[in-house]
Amino acid sequence: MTTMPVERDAMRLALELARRGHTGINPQVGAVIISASGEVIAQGWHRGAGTAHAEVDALSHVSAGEAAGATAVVTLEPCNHTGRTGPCTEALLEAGIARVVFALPDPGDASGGGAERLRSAGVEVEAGLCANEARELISSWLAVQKLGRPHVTVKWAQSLDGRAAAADGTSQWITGPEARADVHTRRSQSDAIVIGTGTITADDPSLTARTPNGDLYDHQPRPVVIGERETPRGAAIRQHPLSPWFFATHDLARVLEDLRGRGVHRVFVEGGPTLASAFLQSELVDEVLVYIAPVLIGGDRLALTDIGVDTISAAQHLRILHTEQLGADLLMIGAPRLA
Ligand code: AOF
Ligand code: ZN
Repeated sequence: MTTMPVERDAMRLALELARRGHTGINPQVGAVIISASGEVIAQGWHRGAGTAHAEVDALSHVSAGEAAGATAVVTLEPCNHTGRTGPCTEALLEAGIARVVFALPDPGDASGGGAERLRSAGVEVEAGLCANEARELISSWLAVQKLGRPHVTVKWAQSLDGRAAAADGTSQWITGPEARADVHTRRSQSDAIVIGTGTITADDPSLTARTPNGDLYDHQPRPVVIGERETPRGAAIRQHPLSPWFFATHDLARVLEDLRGRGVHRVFVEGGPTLASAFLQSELVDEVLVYIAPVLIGGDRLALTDIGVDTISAAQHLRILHTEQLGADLLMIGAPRLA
């Protein structure tokens, strides 16, 4: 790949511009136009679904003819489709852009093919500049494109003997402060926390992401409640800075599809044994996070209920991705091996 230092600087600028956009259904994308003499003549970024793509935003800042023979530096392959807006390839061609440098290919079936289209129209195209940085920036959007649904993490806390609660239903503070702080950090990195109505009644969680001294993290996950039971008016979840979304359906694939349509990329399921089991049984789980406290509880309040395993050969096997001691507790992260 042959790119010039000025193009590398422009790509860094484009990555900065991309960050100004919101994460959502669409990826964050930035674009910079450099003249044949190597000067930055326009900058643009994508502000979210339904608004101009980064390239079109940048081109809107140049006068007619000014971009003829210029280079467009973009963090994502220019799209070649008519979605909510027109194809960027055509806008670039119309402006007389002679060279396009982009970081990452667009994995979309419909939107991809931009590089080929540009090349066949005689534009010089270079791919891969700053690809790692660009990939990191839109990693959760890329994961959603690959999976076809949001990334799902199921979390629970349990005693060493696999119980999530004592016989009277009390379950709070099985694990210690370090484990709880870890949960809150992970909540703040999610777009939505999914919970069942049963857990709301039993635990009345606030589902906010808080630092150890009680402050709210800047990024809060959306509370999502699944189940038929009414959420009481006085429930703590109703004080969450983001108002909860409610789903009466038990079709989890449909819930995830709906969440994806609302721009949710990362889902954190904290819903209690029934909901965690339903996600596992539906094979809609990418990551299992288990916080294990060195306590024994006994009894029948198990961390999971029925996950559809009735014989040992049907057990769900996990690949362990990570283990860590958090205070007195253990964290194990596993990925289900799906057939
Ligand atoms: C680009 N530049 O700035 C962005 C691109 O339906 P639309 O019009 O909102 O298009 C969305 C798709 O376009 C999105 O899924 C992704 O493949 C691509 N995003 N492409 O050329 C941009 N945001
Ligand atoms: Zn586009």
